[in-house]
Amino acid sequence: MNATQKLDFLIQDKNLDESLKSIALKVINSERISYEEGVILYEKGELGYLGVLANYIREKRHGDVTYFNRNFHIEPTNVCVYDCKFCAYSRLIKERDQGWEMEVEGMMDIVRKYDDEAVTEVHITGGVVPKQNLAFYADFFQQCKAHRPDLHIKGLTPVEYYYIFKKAKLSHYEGLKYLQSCGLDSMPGGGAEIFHEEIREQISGDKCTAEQWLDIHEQAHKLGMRTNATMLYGHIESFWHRVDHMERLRQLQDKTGGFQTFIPLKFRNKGHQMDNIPEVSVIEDLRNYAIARIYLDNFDHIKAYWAMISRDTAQLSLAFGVDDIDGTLDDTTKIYSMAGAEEQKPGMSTQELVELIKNVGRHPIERDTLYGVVKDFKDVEFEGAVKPKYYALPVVD
Ligand code: V47
Ligand code: SF4
Repeated sequence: MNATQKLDFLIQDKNLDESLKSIALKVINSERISYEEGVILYEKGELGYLGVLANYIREKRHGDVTYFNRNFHIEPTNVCVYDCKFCAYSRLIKERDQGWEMEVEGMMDIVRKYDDEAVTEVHITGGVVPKQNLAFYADFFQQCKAHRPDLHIKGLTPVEYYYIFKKAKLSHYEGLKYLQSCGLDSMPGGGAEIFHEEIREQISGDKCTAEQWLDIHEQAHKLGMRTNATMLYGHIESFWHRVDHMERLRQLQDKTGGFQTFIPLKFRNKGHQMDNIPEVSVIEDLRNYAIARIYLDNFDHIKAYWAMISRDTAQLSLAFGVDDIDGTLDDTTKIYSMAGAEEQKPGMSTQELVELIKNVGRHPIERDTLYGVVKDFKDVEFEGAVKPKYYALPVVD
């Protein structure tokens, strides 16, 4: 059975709850589901049901295509003026001797390490410290572009920008316009956490608000930059907080169309002030990807960040609405390993990423940051690649 036949079959099920049936009909008719229906999906949607709906949407948009990119991270500092309760990675200013704070030269050394490699993107994110200010990033972006003009700079989040622009007495628009002129290309999705004040106050009350986060993305979109959005889920929030979060993103996307990808980030519970809160199950992770795919009807892509959820769950997620599994990383990020993620030294070769995707019957495409095709790996065979005996997804002609 293909994705459409499965959805038709589901709708015929006489035992299907009426509200779930009406949502499935909306999906088949490409109609938007409401906030209330989003909450119903979380409360009543079983994994199998959600998978059928999300996979239908995923295959309608992308078929079997699954994207990845070749990137590396620079984390300029892990010292931070903020104190997010879920953050295992950062050190407060008073503990800065236990952390790192790079100079522009050190960041350029990392960029130069990749001179002979076909990476297309550098993803920059980290803590917030006064000396890494507007002039610091302007200098780095300019040097990076001068050295390697084709490397896409996906840099910093509204958490850093809010702080930096306030100190520089610039509006969000002015600050972003200036940094864009220095080489900034796009913005990653971090710092969103959970927008609703009730939760945000408790987990990251001292950094930018939801309104500030959304405004900085809106200004970036006005400048023609594409950006991503994340949601940190599975801690003290309720289901409706997640729907509220996605609703705010959906509304901004209706207005600007500037978001590319939504990345649900699973809360990991090691090494920080919220380590007493259990992590949610893999089933909940898959339900959450699926609901995101159904709810965010104006987002092109849903990404599973493999470094955080394990390679197996990343493979499974490709049947639950996900069409992108992020990049090679090359062991350049510490945010998740320090919070208890399975991958302690996250890095995958292109071959490993391609095989991970092919082994669940999907079609790997290396993309650039803006989803331009860098290389289609459908018919590329690597030497020594082991074909799986069993495909987790049925291969349909
Ligand atoms: O904003 C921090 C999250 C984010 C924990 O745009 C945690 O392509 C789980 O945004 N458990 C930063 N999550 C990373 C990020 C990202 C990652 C990959 C791709 C993209 C993209 C963006 O990491 C933070 C925060 O939400 N985080 N600590 C934790 N204990
Ligand atoms: Fe700082 Fe970001 Fe960690 Fe919050 S999540 S403490 S803003 S590094």
